[in-house]
Amino acid sequence: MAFQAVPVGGVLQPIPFFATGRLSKFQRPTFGNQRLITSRQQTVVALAPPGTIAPQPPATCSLVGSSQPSSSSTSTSSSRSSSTTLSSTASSSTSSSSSSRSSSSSTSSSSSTSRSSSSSTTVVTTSSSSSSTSSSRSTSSSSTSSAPYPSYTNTPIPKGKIVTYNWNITWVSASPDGFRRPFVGINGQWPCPPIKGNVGDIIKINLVNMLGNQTTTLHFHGLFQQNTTYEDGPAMVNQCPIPPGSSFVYQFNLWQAGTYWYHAHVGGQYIDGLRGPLIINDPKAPWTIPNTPYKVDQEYTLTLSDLYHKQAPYLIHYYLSANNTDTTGGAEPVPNSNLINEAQNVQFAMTPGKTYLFRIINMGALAGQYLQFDQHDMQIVEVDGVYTLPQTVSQLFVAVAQRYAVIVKARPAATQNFAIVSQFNVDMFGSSVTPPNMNPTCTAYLVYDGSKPLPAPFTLTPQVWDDSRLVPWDKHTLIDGPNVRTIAFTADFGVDNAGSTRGFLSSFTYVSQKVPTMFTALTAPPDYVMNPAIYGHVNPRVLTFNSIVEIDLNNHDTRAHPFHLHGHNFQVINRGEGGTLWPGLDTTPQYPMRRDTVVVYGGSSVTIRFVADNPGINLFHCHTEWHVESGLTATFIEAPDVLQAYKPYIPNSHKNVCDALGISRKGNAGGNSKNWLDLSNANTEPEDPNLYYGAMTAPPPPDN
Ligand SMILES: [Cu+2]
Repeated sequence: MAFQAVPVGGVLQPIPFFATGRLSKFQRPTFGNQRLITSRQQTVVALAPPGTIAPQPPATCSLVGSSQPSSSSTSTSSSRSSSTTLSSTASSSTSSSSSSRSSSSSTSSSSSTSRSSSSSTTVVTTSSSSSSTSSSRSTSSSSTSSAPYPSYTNTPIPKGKIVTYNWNITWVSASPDGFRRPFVGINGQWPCPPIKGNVGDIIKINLVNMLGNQTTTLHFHGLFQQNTTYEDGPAMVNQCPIPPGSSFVYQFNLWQAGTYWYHAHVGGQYIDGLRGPLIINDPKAPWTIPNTPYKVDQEYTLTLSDLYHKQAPYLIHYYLSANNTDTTGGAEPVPNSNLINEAQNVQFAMTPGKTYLFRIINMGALAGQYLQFDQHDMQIVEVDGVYTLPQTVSQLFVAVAQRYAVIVKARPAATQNFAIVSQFNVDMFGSSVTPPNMNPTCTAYLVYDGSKPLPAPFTLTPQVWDDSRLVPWDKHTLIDGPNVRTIAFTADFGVDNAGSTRGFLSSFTYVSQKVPTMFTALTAPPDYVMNPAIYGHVNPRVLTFNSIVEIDLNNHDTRAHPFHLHGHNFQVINRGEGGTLWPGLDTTPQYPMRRDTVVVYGGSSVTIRFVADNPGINLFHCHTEWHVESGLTATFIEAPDVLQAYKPYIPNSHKNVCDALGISRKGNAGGNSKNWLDLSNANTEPEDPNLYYGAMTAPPPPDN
């Protein structure tokens, strides 16, 4: 039973939804930005007393004990009590309210995390079982420091445990900046819990979409999904959307290590909150080496995000509609507030003399962020899951979807506390759509002594930032060979035939098809599988197995765009200059930086290389979520012939959600499996911008 979004007489109304069935059968959802939407009346996030975050010990399994790897039947009460117990491993200041919860279902393997938020000061208590270490996985090491490119055909068998999450995707009411609004949360909680595991573990997520009025999917950003391209998440690319009332299972291996995140990958839904950290612990990480200057004592996760007071479907509709007449660039919706750990005024407990690893993730929709710790330098040791030689900086620029792990050394004495400031890059914030009172900064604190006052926020001055100077720990040289396939992309914005704001990669705007691209690739006859035409208007590029691919991306837009490649990290081997804050890269570095999300600056260019060693469907797109919605996306159909030969087992839940929505799992982009070159039934135009509301299953009534 789900609950109707609109209160009647102040009481939320239950509505039935169907376990299966086509979207047209669903009750037409109501829609409105200012309305309280929650899956249950009781799931309003409770206020918590002030306090500080307790750090986690590094280099241990920070998730579940091997004694209970997949206890799917863990009850709420038991998980809460275990949370309380496990908190004892954290610092004494973490007296946060584990009893203030009222969610009805638990997340079995993340039960050691409890979060609470209030409008002003937010306390996140993250504790972990440090006793459950890597005993079960002593030989499973597929550390990225030694094997950055695990072979497709020679992937090691994981030795780790299965880490199971039971997640109901639900509406949750919260007010991270004082403004209460609905968020897409998990098990009645928002912020969403982290996914955590060790290298070699298997993550299994039993998901139920209980939103009632939106589809959903999950993408695990930065994971290559080697051999499991069907678990990558983008709707109508690697899977069908998961309709309300349906269940779904994601299961994949953790081959990589480091700092990642997960987020919804349908209809801009993660803007509304379905996003969280994904941390893969590596017992062999560089910062675990004893007697080195960067040996870490404890670690934190620090997320950056931009908060909108209005819900994404409404904003997407406006952004794409002909009513949005800002033709200079589209007037992307501008956030209201800046958040750290989905909150404001978060406190991180610091102990003098200790060394901390901060895993920094920008989970936002639009805003790149400058981040600075007052009087504490940051030593970068990982970028997008790739270990780097340590590089010390006083400020970071973190674009949407990028991650950094940095080492921060605590000061020798607890004489005072210090501010952390994150600040939006406002270059893309159109003045005509910037909300009044938009606050571009968020403050958090390094707290050495809770009895001492918190400092005033400081003003941050953006500095030149050049991530392409980072050197990977493994010193992988330039990917090169006799036959480099060069793919040139240009990025532009414009208006399509319907008057809709669209992004164009090499003059093509991405148009979702009638058959998910992966199913087209899996069912195409050998004569056609390598033919881009059968995939329709998804901006397809078919890659041959193990080919070296170079992308030359020229940005004709005046703004910066963070481009993300699914299924790989790539070397950044060239970068044009783009304004005073963005130095160019004149010569290819000896050991090019690798990452999975790179900024191409306004009026500038970037050149990247990777090896097409991961058969599957891998999107390449701007990660500004508004631009995903506007079609600034290309599709790499990577070695589909090898993919077919491999015969991946497509789990039943994939088939079920497609069937529930009446989406075909075979044929070309238009669903034709008899004449593969007949694309007459394929989609050639974006969805009608007058009817499109992102992940919503039906448009709202016209009065909205
Ligand atoms: Cu963009």
